Amino acid sequence: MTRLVATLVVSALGLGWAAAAVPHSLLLESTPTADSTVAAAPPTLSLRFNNRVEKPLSRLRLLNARGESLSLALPASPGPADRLTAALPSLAPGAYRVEWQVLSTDGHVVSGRFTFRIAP
Ligand SMILES: [Cu+2]
Repeated sequence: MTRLVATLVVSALGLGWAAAAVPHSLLLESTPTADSTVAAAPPTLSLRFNNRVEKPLSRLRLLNARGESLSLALPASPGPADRLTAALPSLAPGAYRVEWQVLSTDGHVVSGRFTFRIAP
């Protein structure tokens, strides 16, 4: 009986999520583009996701080729709900890695990483 109730609850939750159509977050595009080589760093690092992300519970990290973390601050101002942006410091030529972690609207924490290169 307990198992049946649990199954029903799980099914109801599953249906609820499906009906709400809230998949967890996927990175759609970014500036700089993943795996790209750019002549100069853009002023802003920008990531666009497939849906709204919980910004206060999301993080962006930027690491240089030596694996050193460069300080990045997510702006407190909202902007589009599906984007995470951070002002970039001036970056020397070289390879960089962006690591991101977001809390999806479905409650799942999703993370990923990509690299880009600056070569004037
Ligand atoms: Cu999810």
